[in-house]
Amino acid sequence: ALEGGMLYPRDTPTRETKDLNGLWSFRADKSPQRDEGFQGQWYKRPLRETGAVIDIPVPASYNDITQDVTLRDHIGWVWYEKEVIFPSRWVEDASTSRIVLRVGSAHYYSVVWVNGVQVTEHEGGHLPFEVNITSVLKSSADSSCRITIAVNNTLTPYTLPPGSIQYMQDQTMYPKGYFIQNIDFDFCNYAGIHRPVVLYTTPSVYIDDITVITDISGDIGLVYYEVRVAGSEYYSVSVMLRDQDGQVAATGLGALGQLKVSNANFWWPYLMSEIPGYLYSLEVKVDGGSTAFMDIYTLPVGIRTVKVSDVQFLINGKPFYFHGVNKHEDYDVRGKGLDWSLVIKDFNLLKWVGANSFRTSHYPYAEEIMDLCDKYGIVVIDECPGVGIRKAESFGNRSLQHHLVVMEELVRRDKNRPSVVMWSVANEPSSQLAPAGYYFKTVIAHTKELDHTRPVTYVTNAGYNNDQGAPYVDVICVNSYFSWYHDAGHLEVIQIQLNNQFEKWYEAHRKPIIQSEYGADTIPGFHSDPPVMFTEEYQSAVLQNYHSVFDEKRKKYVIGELIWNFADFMTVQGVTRVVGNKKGIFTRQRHPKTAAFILRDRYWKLANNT
Ligand code: GCB
Repeated sequence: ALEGGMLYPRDTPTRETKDLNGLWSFRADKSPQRDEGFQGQWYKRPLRETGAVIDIPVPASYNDITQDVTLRDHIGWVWYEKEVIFPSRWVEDASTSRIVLRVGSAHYYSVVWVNGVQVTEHEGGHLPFEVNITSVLKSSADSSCRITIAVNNTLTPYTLPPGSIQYMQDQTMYPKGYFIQNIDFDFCNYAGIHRPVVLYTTPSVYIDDITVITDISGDIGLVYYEVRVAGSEYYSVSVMLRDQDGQVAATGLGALGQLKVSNANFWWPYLMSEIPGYLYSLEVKVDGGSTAFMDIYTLPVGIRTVKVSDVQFLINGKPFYFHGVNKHEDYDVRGKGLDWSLVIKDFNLLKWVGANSFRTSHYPYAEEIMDLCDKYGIVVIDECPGVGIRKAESFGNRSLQHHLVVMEELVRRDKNRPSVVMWSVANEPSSQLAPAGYYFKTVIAHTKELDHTRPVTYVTNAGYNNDQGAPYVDVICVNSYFSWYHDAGHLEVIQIQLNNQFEKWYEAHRKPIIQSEYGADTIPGFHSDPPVMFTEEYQSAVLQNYHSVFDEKRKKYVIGELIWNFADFMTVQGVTRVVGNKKGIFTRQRHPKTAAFILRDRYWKLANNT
């Protein structure tokens, strides 16, 4: 099990945060073995003294920032560095302050040094990691420090997502030592420090983690909480739950307890209530005996329940139908880097189109995005980076053990979020392979052990009769691309094939089903009637054919539809991709295609039950 919690860094009366975003010095290690940085100990002195550096923004993918194709396509280590000045009071008070360095995410493998001392390393993009650096900072000569982060984007059969490095030996065709990164997923393997880097302080006795589980009984909201305190064995805990007007709704004493909120405002999904996304705030106070040992942290709490029956998905006891999208973290120039303008634009588009939900295809999204899902009532299927688990060797024990750790990290980060109603442990694995049975049985059981309140799924494109993991999921999530990847151009086969898909899956497993992907590549501005593939009319027709089957089956056991995709996004280059995947209902720049208006009309009707 993981050590310590992963509470989002917040300013509180006892905590300070310092944002380290902005420009960092940067150097890619392009040496043949990609080992020059480690051999030359680039972390020991300022990076500019080791060779030429450039400015790279954080957060951002580095790939599309420069005009250098070898940086865009770089495989291996890159080095980031920042000189940071921090308040001297942080280290002057010898006994109290604790200083933590936290990286929101860096893709894929990171090693971190402060003043040349290695402080931590972390495997995996898309999830945060942190390290207590108090002692290093206390021994620094002045109130400044040099933070160096080396990041390696290489994917192997044992990483999540998996990939493989292929050496091209034929020197009549490739230069000496030539290698490429192969991946089994359909989006650009953008790399770099993708999310905010911060320093934050806590007192030495501090709130390490909080877990909240909610329940509903009539009009009473029940909030079970557990506070984990570190730094001392002698402390007392008190909690106070406030409503959105700041009124105290309940109070509690002790690290473990239950709060009762009468006449509670429940957390409802967007479009399901006049006030969606109602959040209380849970103010947690730890008193370790003196003011120096006092910590305060405030956690948003939404009171809601989630339940799955054999034909329904229930939120607060009411049937919930997912009419939503699949997304990506992807945009021009910054790649997968967190960008507030884009984040808010996307939420505005989600509301415009009437989406009540999305899946975080195919990796956990930034905490800042998840916060807004909680706040706006956008329901989330929270997917881990288990995408493209295709090769038999990626079902071995080494991969499995890492997958379990990734689920621990994901659940630790998102367990308190009301918006998260289900975990997805993978997307389109080779789940027809024999070892997939044990693999998914284990990953799903582990996830349920970590969180017994939420259903677990994975997204399949295997057959209803050969999917080895389907017995273990709570909800069946199926992807299909009728009249696209097969029967290309034949819109007339969609309905018969889709009907069949649903009926077979339901007969075989008796579980509710979500159409977790469907769609068609569309170049905006291409038109044709009758429709031809890649035109706006073809995408619209694909959607409408799917919709007529959804409408029949949603009265039975189909509980959701998620379009592939919300927006066009970048992929590796290949003959089936015209400057990326074009299945978006919005372009990469977020302009609507015709299909966006069709979906908008449908989603608002679904929301209004008309
Ligand atoms: C899928 C994948 C998704 C791809 C999509 C496509 O099944 O899950 O990542 O982008 O198909 O467009 O091919």
